[in-house]
Amino acid sequence: MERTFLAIKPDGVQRQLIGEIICRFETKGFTLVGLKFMKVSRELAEQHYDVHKEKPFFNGLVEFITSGPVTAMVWEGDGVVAAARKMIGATNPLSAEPGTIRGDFGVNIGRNLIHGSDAVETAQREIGLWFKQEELVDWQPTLSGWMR
Ligand code: 3AN
Repeated sequence: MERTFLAIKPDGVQRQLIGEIICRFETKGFTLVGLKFMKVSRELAEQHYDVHKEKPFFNGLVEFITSGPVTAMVWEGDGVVAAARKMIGATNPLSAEPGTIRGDFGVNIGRNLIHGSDAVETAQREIGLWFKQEELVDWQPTLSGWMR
């Protein structure tokens, strides 16, 4: 079953959007298999944003994601990687469609509330970076049969 990595960033936590964001993925029909509320070390932040290390905004990204608690999550379901990206919306919240998380709640590209893996391979890498195997829960909601 496909899995993706999502992180509600410090701005999403400050804005008290944890419940709202989790609600969207739960009610869509995806399954939560990993969840932790944590401070991010500089080492983890630099590894997470490794692909952006040459970008001018790299230091700002690392500074920001280590500045306060984040909510790290792993969600499971058919097509969850692409679906979650769609539900999150465009990187720049001003371009994100209404109905998406960034479109509904954000205005600033540096404060875009949530991260979501951009591909299945990226998701595998990010899940391995943020979660130990034993922190992930293998389970199926018993009521999910009707949706599948
Ligand atoms: P996304 O989060 O939509 O996958 P990426 O992976 O291109 O976007 O960028 C990672 C993060 O870097 C974004 N979430 C955003 O916070 C930040 N970012 C991207 N582009 C810019 C930019 N031009 N200026 C400032 N921050 C940026």
